[in-house]
Amino acid sequence: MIDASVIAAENAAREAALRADYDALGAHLDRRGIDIDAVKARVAELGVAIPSWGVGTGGTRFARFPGLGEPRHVFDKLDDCGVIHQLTRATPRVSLHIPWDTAPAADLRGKAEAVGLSFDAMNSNTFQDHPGQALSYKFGSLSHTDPAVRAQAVEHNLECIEIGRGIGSTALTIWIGDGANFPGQTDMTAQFERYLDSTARIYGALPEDWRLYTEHKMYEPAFYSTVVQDWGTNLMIAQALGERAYCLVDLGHHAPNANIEMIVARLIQAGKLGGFHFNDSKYGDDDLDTGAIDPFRLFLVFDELVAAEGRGDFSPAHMLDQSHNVTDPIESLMTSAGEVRRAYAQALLVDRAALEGFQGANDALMAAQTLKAAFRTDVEPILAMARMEAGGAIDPVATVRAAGYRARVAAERPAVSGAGGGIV
Ligand SMILES: [Mn+2]
Repeated sequence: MIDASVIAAENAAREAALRADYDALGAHLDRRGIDIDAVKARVAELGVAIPSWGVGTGGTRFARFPGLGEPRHVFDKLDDCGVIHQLTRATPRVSLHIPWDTAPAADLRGKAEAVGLSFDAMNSNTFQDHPGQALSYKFGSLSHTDPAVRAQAVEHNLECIEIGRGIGSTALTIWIGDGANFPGQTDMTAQFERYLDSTARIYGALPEDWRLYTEHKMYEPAFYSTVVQDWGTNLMIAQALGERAYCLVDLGHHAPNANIEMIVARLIQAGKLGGFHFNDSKYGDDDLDTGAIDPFRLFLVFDELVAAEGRGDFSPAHMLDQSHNVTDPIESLMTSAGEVRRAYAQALLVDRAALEGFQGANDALMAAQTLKAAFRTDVEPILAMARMEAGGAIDPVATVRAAGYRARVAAERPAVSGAGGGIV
C-alpha cells in the first residue's frame, strides 16, 4: 500500500488549487440551479470493480510485452487493486477469474480485507483449456456437440459459484468463445439450444441472492458466428433463464459505430440490464482505456443510466475490462475509474426538465445542446474533491509515481516472460 505520508504530501501541494477550482465550479453550477455538493455526494457513491486480470500487462494476438513488477498471483493482484482503491476511493471490489485466481477462500478473504477490498462477480473460463482438464474446449464449451464437454463446462461454472460463496461474491458472469469459423460448421439453432440448456443448469444452481450475468460479444475467437453475439441474443437468454439473469454490456463487444446507448436503453426498458464492462475501442474489441477514444459515447451511456435512476430502483454492476499493452496497468485503471465517474458526474448535470421540454417540442437543436452543456462541463474538481475527502489522492497517477510503488514491487516480483495475454 502507499504510505499515508506520501498521499498527505501530494495532496498538500494541490489542495489550495483544488479548493479554488471547486468553489469556482460550484458558483458556475449554482447559476445553473445545480448543487455541487449533492453531485459530489452521488459521485462518491459510485464504485467500479477492478478485474483481477486487468492489473497484469495485456497483449494482442501477436505478442505481449511484459511490464515491470507484474503480479505473480492473485495475492499480488489484490495488492495492486488495493493501491488503486486506496488512491481513487472508487474501486472497492475486485472481480476474480477462475481458474486464474484459484486460492483458498480464507486466504482470499483475509488478503482482501487487509487491502480494503471485497469481491465482485465471479468469472468462469471455458474459452481455453486448463492444465489437467479432461476434455477440450477447442470446438466449444457450454454449447459443444458432446454432452460430456457441456457437462464439464457446467461443472466448472458451479465450481465458480462455490468459490464465490466462500468469499462473499453474489454474481457469476459467463462469457464463452463458442461459435463457428466457417459457414456450415455448426447448426446455429441447435448450438444455441444446447447453450440455453447448459446455462439453465447453471442458473438452477445459483444461490437465491445471486445474479447471473451473460456477456455478448460479436466475434473473436469465433470469426464467422458467435453463439452469444449481440444484445438481442443476450436478452433472449436472460428472459429464458429467469428473473435473476441479466445482460452484461461490454462496450467493446459491438460493431463499430453501434448505438450502444440505445442498446442500454432497450435493456433497461426490458428490466434486463445487469451492468457493464467498461473500456473503449476504435475498431473492435480493442480493450482500450475507458473514455480514451470516445468520451462522449460514455457520457451518453451514463445519460441513459441517470435517466433510469430517476425512474426508480436501479443498480447496475459496473466493472472495468481493459487490456493495458503500453501503459502501467495501475495507472490506466486509476485513470479509467475516474473516467467512469466523470461520465456519471456529467450525466448528473443534464437539465432533465429542459431536455424533456425540448424533446416534446421537437426542438432537436436545443435538446442536443442541453446534453452538450452537461458534457462540456469540466467536472474534475468534483472528482478530485470526492477522492480527497474519502482519503484518496487528488492526483492518483502523480501520487503512485511519487510513492515509487512500481519500482518497489518490481524489486520483489521477478519479471514474467512471454505467454498469457490476459484479454477477455
Ligand atoms: Mn468483458
